[in-house]
Amino acid sequence: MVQNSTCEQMNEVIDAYALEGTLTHQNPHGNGHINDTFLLTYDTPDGVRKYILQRMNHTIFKNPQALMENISRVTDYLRQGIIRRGGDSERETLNVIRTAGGDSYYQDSAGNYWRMFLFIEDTICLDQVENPEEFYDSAVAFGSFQRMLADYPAHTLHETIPNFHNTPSRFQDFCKAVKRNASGRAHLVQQEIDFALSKESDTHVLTDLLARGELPLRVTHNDTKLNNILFDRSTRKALCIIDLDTVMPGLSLYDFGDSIRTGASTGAEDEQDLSKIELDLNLYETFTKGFLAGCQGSLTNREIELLPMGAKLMTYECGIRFLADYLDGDVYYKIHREGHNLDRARTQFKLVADMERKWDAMCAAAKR
Ligand code: ADP
Ligand code: GN1
Ligand code: MG
Repeated sequence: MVQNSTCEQMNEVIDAYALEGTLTHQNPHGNGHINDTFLLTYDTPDGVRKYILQRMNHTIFKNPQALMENISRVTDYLRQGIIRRGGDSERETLNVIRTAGGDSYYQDSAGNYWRMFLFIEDTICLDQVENPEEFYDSAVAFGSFQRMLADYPAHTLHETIPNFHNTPSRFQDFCKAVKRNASGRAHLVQQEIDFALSKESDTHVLTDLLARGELPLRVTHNDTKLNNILFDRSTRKALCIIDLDTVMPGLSLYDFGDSIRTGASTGAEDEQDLSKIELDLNLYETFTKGFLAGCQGSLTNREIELLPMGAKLMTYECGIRFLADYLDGDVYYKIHREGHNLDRARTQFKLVADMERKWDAMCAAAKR
């Protein structure tokens, strides 16, 4: 069901796109935490056509125009590579649909920003790993994504969220959220706050190495959780990397780490039973192999050696972001139940603690 107020705005947006055919269905779609996503279905003389319509979260992405410039440029660039290797450019990358006026987004009369993509048919989107082959494949896909963008002119990309994976800066934000305690819930989560504070010394490991020139800045995806990849429904092969809102200069370790925290966990990101949450070392090793294969030798030895740190820091960073949002009163991530952000923070912290226990094995996996 689409809410009435949203429906009115959507009708205005849909008119602005002037797509061929008759709109037969418009339904909320997917499990993203940030944007509002809808699937539109049209009957046309040539058959059924489907589109993804998204209301961009412009509280989070303050400059939707710059963001859409990034996505248009990056997808145009990826498309050329896909065509060169004889791939299917309508399925292997996002295709931005332009408004009747030729723009890559539309601002409605209430001030919301909308964009549209071709809906990629016959795909599945996974919140958790169902079999190791799929996870391996997602690793190859995220590794090759980075490799395909290796020569992309990084200086033309806008920073859509400044300091997105700057863990020390995230740590400062977390401390401010604890101090503000806007929701009045801090006393309920002292244990989690203490855990987060106890890891301060880890927070700047990667940013220090970057500042010293020991890690290369690359064009990275920065939000490589498993449900940001579409798998072909029949072959179950990784097909298309989506959610390109945060493609910008970053570290390879960010992309590696963000996938591990979702894909190599034995439970869901919001699992309430923490006894179900661990790092699955086999899946960790599987992803490491796939990611290195996808990067095709482009990672430096230093990057490879630091893969476990990437995994731990991205998991930790995500945990402090969820906990900060819980303390702020759930203003950033979409939640679907009371305490949802706290549940999410707890799984991330449980994973961090488990990674510390399994540290030697994680390091050995990268060496192998
Ligand atoms: P969010 O930033 O909120 O996570 P996403 O861009 O990841 O938004 O989209 C949310 C969900 O919508 C995805 O997880 C996926 O299931 C689905 N989706 C997005 N784009 C497409 C597309 N072009 N074709 C098919 N499904 C899509
Ligand atoms: C958000 O957009 P989505 O749901 O794929 C978030 C990521 C977090 C993730 C946690 C722009 O990702 O950074 O890691 O939730 N995206 C943004 O699940 O903040
Ligand atoms: Mg997403």
